[in-house]
Amino acid sequence: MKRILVTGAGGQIGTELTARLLDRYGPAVTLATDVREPATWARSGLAEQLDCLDLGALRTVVTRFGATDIFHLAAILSAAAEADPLRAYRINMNGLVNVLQVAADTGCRVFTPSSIAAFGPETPRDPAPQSTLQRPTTMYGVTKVAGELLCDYYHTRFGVDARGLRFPGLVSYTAPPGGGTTDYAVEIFHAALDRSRYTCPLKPDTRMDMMYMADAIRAIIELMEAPSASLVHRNAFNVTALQFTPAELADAIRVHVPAFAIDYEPDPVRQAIADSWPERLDDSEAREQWGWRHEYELPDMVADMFRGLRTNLARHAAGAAGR
Ligand code: AKB
Repeated sequence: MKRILVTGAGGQIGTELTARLLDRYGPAVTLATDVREPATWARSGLAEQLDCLDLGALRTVVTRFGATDIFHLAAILSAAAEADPLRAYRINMNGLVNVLQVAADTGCRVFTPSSIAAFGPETPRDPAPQSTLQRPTTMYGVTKVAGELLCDYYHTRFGVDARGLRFPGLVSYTAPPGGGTTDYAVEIFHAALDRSRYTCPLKPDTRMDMMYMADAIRAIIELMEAPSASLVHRNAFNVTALQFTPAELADAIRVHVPAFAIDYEPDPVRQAIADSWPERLDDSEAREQWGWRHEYELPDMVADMFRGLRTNLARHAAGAAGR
């Protein structure tokens, strides 16, 4: 029987993936972990504190729980990685190699996300092919390429069924992202509801590849449930959904918040990172090998973001009134 361990469960992907795993496979077989105390992030189900840099602790928890699948999400994102490259290297690389080693020793399957950041300025921009030049210029990108290679290595050398997706920027309303270059596409919605205006850290015409979280979570589950024999690019499948600029996103937001205003104060670090990534990934291999299809277009995503954020605000207001 499947028994699932999630690392980084309190983060942007982890929060929504854990909820989906609890629904799909049941609360008794899903253990959510994070380096922070569960009181600060856990919503329901089994949860505990775990630092995946501690190999012994990771091995103990995996063995005690009898995990069959590890969804390894703990990582430092692109802009935060540039602020402290050594810390990002340590967490992104040592965390992943520990997970892969424990998986090799215990027979677990592994999912871990890669990113559009695994590409660099020399990669074809539109679209970036599945197999192409990967010379990223950020520490986050370096750890993502190395992570893809580590997953390949553990698959061919030790038979670990390690799978992965190269995600573009992810947009969601449940938990905030932290330290990513694409975070603006989440912050902008909160700002639209709070004060009808936003100062964007990227130039208005910076076109980036993006995906709504509901599609991303479905992609993870579908990849992990795909028959092994159908997968050629087991790790690091390109997946994509939407491409838009901050100016285009602002126009789509004005459909819901007509008074919304945006101005631009590009942050040199984030702008340089965004400019080094492709505008769009070619995801035809994912479509052919395991049937990947995105569902949310820009207007659907924007409408669902406002629905979700307004529901959250109403819930907090009701909670505050009840106290
Ligand atoms: C980031 O902006 O760092 C992430 C990513 C594209 O991997 N959202």
